[in-house]
Amino acid sequence: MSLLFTLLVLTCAFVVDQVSTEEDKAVSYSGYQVWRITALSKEEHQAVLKMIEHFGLELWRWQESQTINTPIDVLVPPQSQIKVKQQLDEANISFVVKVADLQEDINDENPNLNASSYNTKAAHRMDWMSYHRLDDIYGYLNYLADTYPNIVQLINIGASYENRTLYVVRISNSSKPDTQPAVWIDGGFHAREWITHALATYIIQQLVEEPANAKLLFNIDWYIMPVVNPDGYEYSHVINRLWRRSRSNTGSRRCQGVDLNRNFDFKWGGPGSSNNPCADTFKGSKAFSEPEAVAYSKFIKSKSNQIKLYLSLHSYGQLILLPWGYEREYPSDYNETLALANLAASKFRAFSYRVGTTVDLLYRASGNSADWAKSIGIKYVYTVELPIRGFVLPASFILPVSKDFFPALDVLASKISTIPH
Ligand code: 0X9
Ligand code: ZN
Repeated sequence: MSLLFTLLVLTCAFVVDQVSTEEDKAVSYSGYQVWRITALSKEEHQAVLKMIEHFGLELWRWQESQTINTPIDVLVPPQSQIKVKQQLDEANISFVVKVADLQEDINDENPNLNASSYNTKAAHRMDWMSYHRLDDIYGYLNYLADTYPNIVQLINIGASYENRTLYVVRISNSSKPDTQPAVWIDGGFHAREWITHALATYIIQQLVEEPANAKLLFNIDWYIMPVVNPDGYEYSHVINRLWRRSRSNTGSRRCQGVDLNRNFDFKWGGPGSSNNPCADTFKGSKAFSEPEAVAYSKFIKSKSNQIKLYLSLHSYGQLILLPWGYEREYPSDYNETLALANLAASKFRAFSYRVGTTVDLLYRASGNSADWAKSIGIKYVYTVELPIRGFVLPASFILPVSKDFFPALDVLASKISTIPH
């Protein structure tokens, strides 16, 4: 029996490695399914996680400590489907197929990209009807900086491993920026979480180009970094839609990239991060081994007295997550930061969000950026897991998700605009 499992693990590991090392041709997820498994007891929960490990399956959404009816989302390749189903049926554990063919979802996800303003001589190619490549996003940021020089400043904070520029946009209408409270927002830590790049750029657009939002610039400087991991983002567009990590050389010939959200220098290398360069949560060779994490942290540190609100956008799960994420611990001002998160959560209409620590709602994640931000003294630190049902989300969701986000952002911003700097 154990020999059989070993063989299965080896087979699956081989397949996964093959998938992630195809350099020149796009990875197909044809026949791959996403299953939502519902365990009804602690024992079942453990059994499901064990089985997932045995089959070498990729977990999309799970909770480390099981609460009743916590669903587990898992990606099941075609060759494992019969065996996984057999095991679940034998254990009487129920599941539903959430995605019947992931490649079909991928094919349908981004239909408008070629149809939009591509052939026109528009000043930029950005819109929120489709997910755009890095060039379009950066083209738009440059356009804004050129067009609205009084309020938009494009700050080059460094370069990625593959030498792409890392940009932070500062939006401020103050004659003396740097003297008032600031908000930090980032998207795109994880390459495949495309809705986060889209929302971050939407927020930039709304703050700069929508006069009705001028009140949000009152007393606040905004620092927004829409693409923390540009190498991974491009890779997720061209080669592998499910790419999560950066693209650096890890020393493993077969597996590239580090989970940037496990590379920060606070409790680095603890529970919920991996030593394995092929794992999705690979922590890197040391804290801040990655140029993206270094540039990001240096910039935030240089503004840490000013930044009162830190929002890191991820997907998916509809959660507002608070530190700590390295262990089941709570900062001394937890109740205060929880109250503001609950108020923000109450403002969502189309999608509902749950609020709690990373560990209580998900799992331990040592070396994550939000814990690090909290550790350097930023008060209101939240990681937001956006809607809705997977990493592959039709582009038609960009506007509903983004519009729904604004009232919550308004509440958060008005709270921090009153904090003396
Ligand atoms: O595992 C992660 O890095 C995040 N979830 S995701 O599915 N987007 O990968 C959760 C991390 C949240 N914790 C903090 N940043 N505190
Ligand atoms: Zn993420």
